[in-house]
Amino acid sequence: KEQRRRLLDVASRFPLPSGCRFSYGTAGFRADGATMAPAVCRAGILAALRSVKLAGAAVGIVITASHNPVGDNGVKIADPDGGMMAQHWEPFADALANAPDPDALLQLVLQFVKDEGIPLGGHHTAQVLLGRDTRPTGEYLLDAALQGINAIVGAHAIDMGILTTPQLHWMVRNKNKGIKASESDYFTQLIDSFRRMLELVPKDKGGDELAKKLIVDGANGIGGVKLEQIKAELSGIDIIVRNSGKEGEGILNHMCGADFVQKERVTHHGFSPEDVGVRCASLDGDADRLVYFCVSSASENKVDLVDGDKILSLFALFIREQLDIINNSGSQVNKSLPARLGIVQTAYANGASTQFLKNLGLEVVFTPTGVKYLHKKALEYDIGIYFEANGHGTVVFSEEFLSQLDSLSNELSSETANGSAQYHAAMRLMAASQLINQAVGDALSGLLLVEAILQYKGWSFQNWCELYSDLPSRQLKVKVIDRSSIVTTDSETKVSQPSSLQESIDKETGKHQLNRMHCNTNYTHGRCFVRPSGTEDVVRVYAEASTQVEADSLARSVAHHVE
Ligand code: 16G
Ligand code: ZN
Repeated sequence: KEQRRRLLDVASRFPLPSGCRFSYGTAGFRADGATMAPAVCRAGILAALRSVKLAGAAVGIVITASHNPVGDNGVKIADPDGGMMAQHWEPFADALANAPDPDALLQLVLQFVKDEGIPLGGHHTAQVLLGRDTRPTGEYLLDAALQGINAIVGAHAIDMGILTTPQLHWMVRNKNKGIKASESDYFTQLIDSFRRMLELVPKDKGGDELAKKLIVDGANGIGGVKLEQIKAELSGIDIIVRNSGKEGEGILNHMCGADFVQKERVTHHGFSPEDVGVRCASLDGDADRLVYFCVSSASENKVDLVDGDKILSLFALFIREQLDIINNSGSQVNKSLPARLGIVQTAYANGASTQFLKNLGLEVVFTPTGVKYLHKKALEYDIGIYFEANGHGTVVFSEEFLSQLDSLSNELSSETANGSAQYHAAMRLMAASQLINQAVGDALSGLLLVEAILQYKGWSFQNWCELYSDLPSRQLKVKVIDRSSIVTTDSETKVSQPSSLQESIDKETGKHQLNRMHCNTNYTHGRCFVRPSGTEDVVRVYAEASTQVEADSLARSVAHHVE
């Protein structure tokens, strides 16, 4: 009775405006922030139910619209392991968000509770941790989420404050593991593991002063704010934050941020000719994406970009190197550490990066776009490294691998080998696993791992950039009447419906030969695919070819077939 009353009550407090339709999409509900309260309230109900279902384990809610404009907002739910909410709850999320009136909402909840066997009405408890970014609608939406959570009897909400998205995912994960989960624990872990990484840099490497200077574009979001808080404690790098979100610095994600520089390839608001040649990093509005760049020409405000694919390549090289040192060092201590290393990319990965990774002998697999697919795939390996070209990614280590690594390090440290290359390599992997966020892609922890690896290798930005050259590519958006009429298969690389569309794409790509001499890939034609966006009402077209002119023309001609 009480439960029913609360649900009817809260639903009537947040009526759904007519004509509104929410879809959980690739990364939760997103819309104009001012219209989001009903969906966020219902996400609160959903998160509390999820926690009840999982025996009271903590679940997370993040209120953010990531790299989207400041007026937008969104909400997504983190599962107890810190990853994205299990996909089979998404249809219920959609139905709940779109329930037209309080009665319909109540009936939906009761039916779902029955179907899923959620022990509502018993002596259950539920816990939901909440975080939000710096958007002006954040506080108001947080209140809507709290009301939703409190509509479930026994549910307990904990507001963690203004956070990066990955911080909240990390907190949920740690809380459920029964380990320290506060923000200061998060910072301590980053700072300590970064320091340990630097202590393990070979003595002959340590760079000059320029190499230590790093300019970070905070997208006027939460990432820059957090970095400002800890940068004094990060010895070994000298961080300058631009677009930090402070009064007068600019608008969230406007002409700045990781999405902007990755798509536009020009300098941000806040950067000037004086920055030519300096290593720069760019975060997105909620700090779960990271790319690097360097202003290459003062006059044309051009940048050299290091995207997610190249960050992935750097991580893969580093980890492979440490595994090789451990397993083939030929040192006096003959201990090995078998590890399945897997690389996960999407169709957007630049073909040159895939070829580079395969040439290293690494196993590369593909999934559809969206962190929930990549992360899940990466968990199948002892060490799984995944990145989207747009800069979202991380490295995940299996529990089993970490415990083997731990016992190996213990053995090595107690023998005469504690000064050995093998021991150092094991310690580096251990520190990296502490530094890099295990729950989800995290721009702050990713940035620190990049910085530590560059110092370890004694590499400049240019050395890193020259790992391989990106194939010229082009992305276009096409507006269509119904984007769901396009269905893709093979990790979005092929269109299955309408089948005539794939035939046209094949014909067009056949016309754009990729010059084998020019780029080191094992395919000779251009590459092009189309997919309906999961976050915008458009179909996206991606093309790659041996010249920019050809990539542009391939993308354009395929876009015509989509229209
Ligand atoms: C979301 C996804 C991101 C993906 C993007 C694709 C998460 C946390 N974020 O931002 O991974 O690259 O959507 O957008 O999963 P699109 O479907 O509009 O191309
Ligand atoms: Zn983001």
